[in-house]
Amino acid sequence: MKIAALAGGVGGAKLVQGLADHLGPDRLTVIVNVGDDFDHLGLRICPDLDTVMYTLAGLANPVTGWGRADETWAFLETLEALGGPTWFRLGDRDLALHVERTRRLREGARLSQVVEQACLRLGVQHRILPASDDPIPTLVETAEGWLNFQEYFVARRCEPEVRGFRFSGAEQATPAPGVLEAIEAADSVVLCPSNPWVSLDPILAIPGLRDAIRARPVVGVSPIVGGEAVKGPAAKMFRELGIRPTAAAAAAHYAGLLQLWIIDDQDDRHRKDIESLGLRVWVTNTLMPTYDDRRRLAAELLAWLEREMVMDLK
Ligand code: FO1
Repeated sequence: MKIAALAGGVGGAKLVQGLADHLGPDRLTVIVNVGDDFDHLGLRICPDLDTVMYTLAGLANPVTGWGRADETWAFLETLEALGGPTWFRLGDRDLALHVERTRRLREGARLSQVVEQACLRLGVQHRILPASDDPIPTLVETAEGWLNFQEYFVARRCEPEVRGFRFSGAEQATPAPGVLEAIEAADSVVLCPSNPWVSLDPILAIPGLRDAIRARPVVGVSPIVGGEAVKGPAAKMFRELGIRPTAAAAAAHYAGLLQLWIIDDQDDRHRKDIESLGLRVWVTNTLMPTYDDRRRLAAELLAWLEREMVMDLK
């Protein structure tokens, strides 16, 4: 079974870790959101790419999900003492990645090349691809006006009410090398339980990707469990956009793309609504606090896919 998984940050990375446990490097490619990327302190920061890479390298900070475990903070403490901006927390080891990426990009390397080298150096065998090598900064329209993504997410802690999103430059962006090929070669595309609005939509906004994905069997895992996001502002965004956040609403968000939708036991009552969208539903424990949970959910997803594809999904 060859899988192309679409992922954003923390939530998506958990399922990716589970999938990577079952699928060798030749059978799993991860396509990662670049909408969170921004320039900070003169450095190019790529949070979702780094979160997926650190997770697969076994280096991710288990508490936050982003940044590294066993981190030290001498740089940030010194920056603070010098009066520099410390709202975006950069650990010393994490900082080296941003410095090296910025150096390589300035030399003219593509983002996908920089990611490939970092994966090689950190011992990540699976292919991690940025959705695009072009910058596609996510802008968040709020009651207070437009905010850059990290301004909204970190500086303002997701408080402002959202009105909409813009994936700036998406129309001119092209999929990174290997992205379309990975989707076309995949037996199935997996939409990981990331934020639909600001983690997966920025990927789907890149010309050509939605059509390429639609041509493959697609399975997704609901990022909404029990009416809330497991982590982050996804449910708050649904509500602020006038949509009751349920596992069914999350499925409807991807209408036309999905065939299979995996929801948590708590959301079994939404099964009928989701089936009325023309989707098949698998109900299980989708919470993944531990590595074993991630492995188990990934195993269930792959087994269900096998069964459904035998039933000629497409
Ligand atoms: N998220 C925060 O809420 N606060 C931070 O200080 C922070 C620092 C940070 C540093 C490196 C990195 O790769 C991610 C970081 N994140 C931080 C997460 C980042 O905002 C991501 O965009 C979110 O995880 C959403 O995907």
